[in-house]
Amino acid sequence: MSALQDTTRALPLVGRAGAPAPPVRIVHLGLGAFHRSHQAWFTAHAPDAAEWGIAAFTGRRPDAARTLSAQDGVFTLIERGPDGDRFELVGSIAEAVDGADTARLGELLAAPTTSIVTLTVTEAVYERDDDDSPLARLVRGLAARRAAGGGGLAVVSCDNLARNGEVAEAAVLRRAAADPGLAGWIREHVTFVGTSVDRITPRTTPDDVAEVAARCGYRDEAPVVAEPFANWILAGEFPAGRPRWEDAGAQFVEDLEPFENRKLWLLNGAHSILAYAGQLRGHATVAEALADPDCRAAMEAFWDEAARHLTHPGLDVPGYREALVARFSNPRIAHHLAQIAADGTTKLRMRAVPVLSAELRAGRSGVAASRMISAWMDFVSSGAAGQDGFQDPLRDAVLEAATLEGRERTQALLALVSPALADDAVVVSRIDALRGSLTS
Ligand code: CS2
Repeated sequence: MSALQDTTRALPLVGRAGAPAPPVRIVHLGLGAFHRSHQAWFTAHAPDAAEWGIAAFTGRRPDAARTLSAQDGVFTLIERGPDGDRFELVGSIAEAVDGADTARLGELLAAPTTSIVTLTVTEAVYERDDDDSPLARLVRGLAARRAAGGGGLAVVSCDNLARNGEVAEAAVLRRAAADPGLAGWIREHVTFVGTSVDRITPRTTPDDVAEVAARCGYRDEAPVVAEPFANWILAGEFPAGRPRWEDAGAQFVEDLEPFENRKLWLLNGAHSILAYAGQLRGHATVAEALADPDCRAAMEAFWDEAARHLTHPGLDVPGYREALVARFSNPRIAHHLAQIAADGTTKLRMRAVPVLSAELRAGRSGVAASRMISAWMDFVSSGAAGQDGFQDPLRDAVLEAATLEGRERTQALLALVSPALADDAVVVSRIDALRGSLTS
């Protein structure tokens, strides 16, 4: 029985009926707050949760594995609504493992009982080819499965990338290419499921830990805060089965693209505008930036532009926009702009570039998408890129480009987001002309 479960009988423990943790059938790479508020939460809420335990491996640092292991994988989800907090104990993580423990990963992936690998490794990791990345570890684990005759399984990317299933497949096959037998086996046995994931999950603070202690009467070192809203849309095959996530609110569709575009452009795109313009104008959180009329206008203009390319009849763009304004305005969620601002080169490629390119193809200027990019340029040129906390897969190149001046700087920075757009002199000039327009 978990230490937390012992002390709190008043709270529901979802995803774990009694003392034993559910058997591991899902391996997750990238144990962080978002995995816990999203995939672990959906799995815990599936009616067959007792059959589907998760072994979650950390990415860069082992800390989360240590903290969670000390609590038998059980953690508190603080559902933070506009009117108050609700608490629940999530029991679907059966094992929390240090990502460096590749022996355990190999063992679990070789086991025929393991049916699914979910990923939250961040957008930038799919592009990285080093031997120690979670995807390199995954490929070694798949080799172990092949050797053991473990059979097919599904790899489910839960990162905020367009066509994340295909991107994951290409990234895995690229790493497996040195072993043609393995690459062939992966093609035949492993499916790559695409998903659109959504739940705003701000970083946990010491105040949240204290709040759980005060309100629930026990000490949880690793609670997770999330908004009440949660959404998961999936497309693809599961050769070895899956939990009944649809009964926990997930949606299975044939064609994911319209849904992922709606989410990446309207939610994440708006986030990026607010993150860069908002910080330039002295705001710290999404709710604060949204209350600034200039940030709000830039966001709405981008939504109008993006909406022209969101024409699938099932999308209800006006309703989605309205819901987003309510979600972003939640005054009790302190979603820090600095957290969203990270990895700008990768994120803008998913959030601004497709809308800008679609507008250019339609013979229009794409001014609102261009303004998102120019706000990022102003942000990285403002000294932010030189600071310790600044994170980007192309950090050094961003820093170097930011030292240039004028239009040259605009072009060099744009080349890091989209070489094709940087070759278009009209686009460069247009973005250059927008520089400074959202700085206070
Ligand atoms: C955010 C996302 O940090 C970011 O880039 O835009 O993490 C966003 O909060 C989630 O995708 C919401 O589902």
